[in-house]
Parts: sequence; structure tokens; C-alpha cells
Amino acid sequence: MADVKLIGSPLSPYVLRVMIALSLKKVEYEFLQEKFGEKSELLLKSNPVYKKIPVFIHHDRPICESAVIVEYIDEVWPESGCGAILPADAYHRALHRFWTFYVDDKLFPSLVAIGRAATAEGKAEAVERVRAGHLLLEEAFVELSEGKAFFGGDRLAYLDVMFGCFVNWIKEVEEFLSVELLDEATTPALHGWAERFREHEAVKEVMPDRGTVLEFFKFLHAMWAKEAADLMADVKLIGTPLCPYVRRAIIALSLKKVEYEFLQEKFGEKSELLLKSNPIYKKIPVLIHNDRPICESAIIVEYIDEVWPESGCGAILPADAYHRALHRFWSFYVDDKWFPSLFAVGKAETEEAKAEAVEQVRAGLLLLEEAFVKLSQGKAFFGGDRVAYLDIMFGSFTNWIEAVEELVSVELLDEATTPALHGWAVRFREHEAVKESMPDSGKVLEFLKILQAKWKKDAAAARN
Ligand SMILES: N[C@@H](CCC(=O)N[C@@H](CS)C(=O)NCC(=O)O)C(=O)O
Repeated sequence: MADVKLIGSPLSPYVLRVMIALSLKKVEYEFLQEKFGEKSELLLKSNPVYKKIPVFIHHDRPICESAVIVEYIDEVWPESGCGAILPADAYHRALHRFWTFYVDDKLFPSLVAIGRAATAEGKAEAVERVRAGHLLLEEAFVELSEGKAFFGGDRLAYLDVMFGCFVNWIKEVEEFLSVELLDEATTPALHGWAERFREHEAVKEVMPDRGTVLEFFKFLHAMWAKEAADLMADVKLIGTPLCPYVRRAIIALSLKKVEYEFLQEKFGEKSELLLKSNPIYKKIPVLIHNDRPICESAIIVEYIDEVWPESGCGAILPADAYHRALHRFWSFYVDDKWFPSLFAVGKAETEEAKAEAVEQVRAGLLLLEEAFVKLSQGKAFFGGDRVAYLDIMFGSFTNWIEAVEELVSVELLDEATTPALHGWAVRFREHEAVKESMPDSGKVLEFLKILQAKWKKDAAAARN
């Protein structure tokens, strides 16, 4: 049996799947232990694509990915030990594979997210996701087990192995982080199954004891906490509070509850740090994360969303790709067409030029009213129930709209013509991530008056 080797560590739930499958089949093998945080030559050579354990080596040929390996073992040793791991019925096989995919794709990442959560809110959200997943699996268990002990009925089958490898992890997360995930009251069938699974002789033989898993989990938890602290450690934002582009970064950081240092630029001056950090445009905002500058507000907001995906209120970009495209499209429109026309209202030197710019702003608001109705689907924000990308990108101008309205005594965002957008603007400014720091329109108006005086002076100088 020297020709059967398994590269891994027994603490990895994915490796455990293979160990349980081999134990069920009573196949002997050589265990090639990987050290945590290191990758052996053999591993890198055997799994050059993912460089991950487990790798199963049979007659010198490597097989990667735990789901693929378990199916391989079942096919190569169909009659050995306890017999087939995959159910005999094709529909049941499909269900076992589907729920395995769900466990890997959704459930386990949520379990890890509990351990990684930097805030109590993030943790509570991840706990809810795991509990919801367990409810789905409870239903799947009732359907598949048909009143018997396991997902496979009387015997351990594919989904038992693929989900069961996590039961010790679930227990450790529950105890170590004081949360209830798989409780008897809510998920009685699954709770009973987990106990029976752990007691099954093929499992007991290979499953690391809970103390070892707990030690490892504590170690991982400390490592995640350090990673989270490193991520938070060094965040700086160069800007001024009145700049609407800077406002976008402020709102995104506030939504994600990321702490940062605000490096205030003086109006009309550019600091050394700004010139060094944004040598191309020399504009604010610049976000500096671990000494690396990120420029352009749209790019900064996406960066924040990607680096802190689970923090605070969760995702800023919508989950749906088409909605993401629409949010990005309308943000581009706001920057490219709409805001320049709002500025043109303040800059206009003649009544005619002012009327023309006002018309452009209103036409743009009508388009954005339509976009709002389509994207919000009757809810409060462009992002539906929550503030999302376009809310931030367009919302950062809401106090500017009001200030320009006052500056030139026109109505731009009025309730009669654009009722949905008017309501949204009020709600947006009342949102807790926005309200606490958004300057009121009075401050923007004062600033606009200074700008207007400067524009007049520049225009007069240009005429002479
Ligand atoms: N497209 C840029 C626009 C940034 C921008 O225009 N910032 C203004 C302040 S509100 C600025 O830095 N102006 C100084 C300058 O133009 O030199 C972004 O979205 O970040």
C-alpha cells in the first residue's frame, strides 16, 4: 500500500474528509505531514495550481481537491470496507454533491467569518448566516436520511463525510466564541446526527480530539486578530471635509467602521505628502493604507469595499453583477456630466448661461430619478435596504445641491419633479454613517461664496 500517500495535516477539515474516506474503505496509506505555514517541495509539485492540502498520491499520480479525492477513492475501491460512499441513486448523489458545494461555498466561509470578525456586528451577521445554513441542512438531512442515522441513511455517505469533517470546528467555535450554532432546540435532527457522526468508528479512528482542534483554533484566531489589527493599523486619508470626493471615502470608511487618521489639506495649498502620494493628479482624496497610496475617490471606495468585505455594514458594491454595472455607470455619469453642470450653475456669469446649466442639472436629476426607481425597487436607497456604491458616489453631493440652490436662488432637487430622489437625499443625509460627519449646506455655501469670488476674479483677469 506504499503506493497510496496522503499529503496533509489532520487538523485540516479537508484532509480529514480524505482520512475518513480511507478509514471507511479500510485502505492503508502513508501520511505525509505538512507543517503549518510551510509548503513542502512535494506539495508544490503535486498541486501547482492551488498549492493546498490535501493531495492524494496514488501510484505516483497526484489527485487534488478533497471532493475530487473522495470520489476517486470511492471509484477505485468500490467494494472495500463499508462499500460505496456515494449513494446508489443518481438523484441522491446529485443532492449530496449539491449540499457539499453549499457547505464549501457558503457555510464554512461563514464559520470562518465568525472567527475573523473584527466587530460585534460582523460576528453577529456571520453567526446568523451559519445558523441559517444549518436550518437548510436540517431540512436536507430530514429529506435524505429518511428517518435514519445519517445523510446516507443507515451508513455514512458522501455528504456525511463532506459536512461531518466540520463538526468539531463548529463545537470549538461555539465554545471559544460563546455562540450557539448547532443547538438541539433549533436543529434537533442535525444536532443528533453530529453526535452520531463523531461516534462512528471510522470517524473516531481519525478525527483529532477536540482539545487539539481547540488549540489550533485559538492559534488561528490570534493570527486573524493580528491580521485584522494590521489591516486597521495604518489607514490615513488626505483631504478636506468639504470636498465631496473626500466625503465618499469618509462615508465608506464610516460604513465599514474602519478607524483612520484624517490628514487635513489646506485650501489652495498642496502638502508634500499629497504631491508625493498623488503625483499624477495632485488631488484629494488620497487613501494611504500601510504606506501605499490609493487615488481617485471611485477607486478608493472599491478598495475599501474589497479590503474590509465583512466589516461594519458589509458589502458596498451590490451582490448582483448587473446592478454593480449600473451603480458604476451612474457614478461615472455623475462625475462626468452631472456635477460639472452643477458647478457651471455657480460659475455662470450671465443669466442665460445660468439658466442653461440649471436645465442640464435638472435633466440629469430626472435621469437619476429614473435610475433610483429602477435600482431601489421601492426601498430607501439605490442599494435597496442599505446604502450602496451609488448612494455614496452621488450622495456625497447632496449638501452641494442645497448650497448651490441657495447661492443662486433656484430649485434643483424639488419634491414635485423628482419625488423619489428628493426623499432619498433626505434619508441619505440622515443615515448614521453620513449624518455624524457630513458638513451642513451652510458650510458648503460659505465655501462656494469664496470659490465664486475667486472665479469672478479669474474671469476678470482673463478678460484684461
Ligand atoms: N476624480 C477625482 C476628483 C477629485 C477632486 O477634484 N478633488 C478636488 C477637491 S474637491 C481637488 O483636489 N482639487 C485640487 C486641484 O484640482 O488641484 C476623484 O474622484 O477623486
